Amino acid sequence: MKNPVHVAVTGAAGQIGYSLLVRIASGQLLGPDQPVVLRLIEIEPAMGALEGVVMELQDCAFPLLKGIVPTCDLAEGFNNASWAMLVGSVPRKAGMERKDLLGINGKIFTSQGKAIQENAASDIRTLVVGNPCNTNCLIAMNNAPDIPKDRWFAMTKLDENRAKTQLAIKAGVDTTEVKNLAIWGNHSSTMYPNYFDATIGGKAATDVITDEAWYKDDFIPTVQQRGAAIIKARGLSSAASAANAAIDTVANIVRKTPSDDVFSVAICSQGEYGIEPGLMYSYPMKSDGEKLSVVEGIELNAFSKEKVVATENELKEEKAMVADLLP
Ligand code: NAX
Repeated sequence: MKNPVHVAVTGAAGQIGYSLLVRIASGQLLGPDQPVVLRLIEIEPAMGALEGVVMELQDCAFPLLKGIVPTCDLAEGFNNASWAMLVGSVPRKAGMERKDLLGINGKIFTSQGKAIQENAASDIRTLVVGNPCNTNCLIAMNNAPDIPKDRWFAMTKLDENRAKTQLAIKAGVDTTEVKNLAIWGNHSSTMYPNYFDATIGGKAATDVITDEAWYKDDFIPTVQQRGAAIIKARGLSSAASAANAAIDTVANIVRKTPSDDVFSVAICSQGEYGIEPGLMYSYPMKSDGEKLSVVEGIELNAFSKEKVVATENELKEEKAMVADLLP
């Protein structure tokens, strides 16, 4: 049997954690023959709730789950971790400005970045889910300068999955027919699902769904506002679909991408498509199973260029607001 891989999850007693942990422990993150140890990180007031989650995990008797470490100590939490899934963050409260939120979460991600660098395994890779995830990831990455920048990711896969489903419903096809649909930029209401490059059943999406107005007036706003629509309907933010997207993201990173498809994740830009280097920007990506690369050579029309720059500008603004947290 393989040695267990240690997976650290912050915000482990939260809603996404509740969906995510059973999927990791049952082998859906790293495969059906890979044992795992879960390192569950919470803040002190949530340790009681976390105890309940631990009991439930124990009661699943997962064959692959070789240990559970519940803790509010970052050094213990990230010790020997090969994957860190940073889910926990402080939600925006009424009257709170974006700058305040960025500042509060910035402090969390500063210390988590440092603790990851000091304690994690040498092959550590980190996926940030907690919002604002691109900028939280930027902060953690910059506070862990010894960890290569290509090991840091912020999640936009949920937006991609949402967008694929909207195209599939409109075209009346299975979601598996929709490919090459990437999210560009920030995981926020400025993100851009570039439908011009998407395919449906192997044809250009714009040849299958020819109603141009639908994309602009319906598709893009639906995808951008989907999180808010779920909060309105459920009274709680998306959790099972977010956990599912986190599992999908890791699978996309560690497995070879099919030749006719791409996937979305925010990575540290090296200036691809003219985006400011160093921003955590979501691009169409491919993996060869080991390394990731940004898909090059996509022609962006005037509409797409405007959207790609608008979401970049938002990321630049967020970066400027947390400049004092970036060493
Ligand atoms: P919950 O409020 O249910 O859970 C968050 C948990 O994080 C709580 O248990 C809290 O105690 C813990 N926490 C807070 N600060 C912490 C710290 N410093 N260290 C460790 N744990 C800490 O939120 P949930 O619904 O699980 O959402 C978690 C995050 O995911 C939120 O920031 C949310 O905005 C974000 N999302 C990101 C998505 C994405 O696509 N990137 C989509 C879903 C979700 O909205």
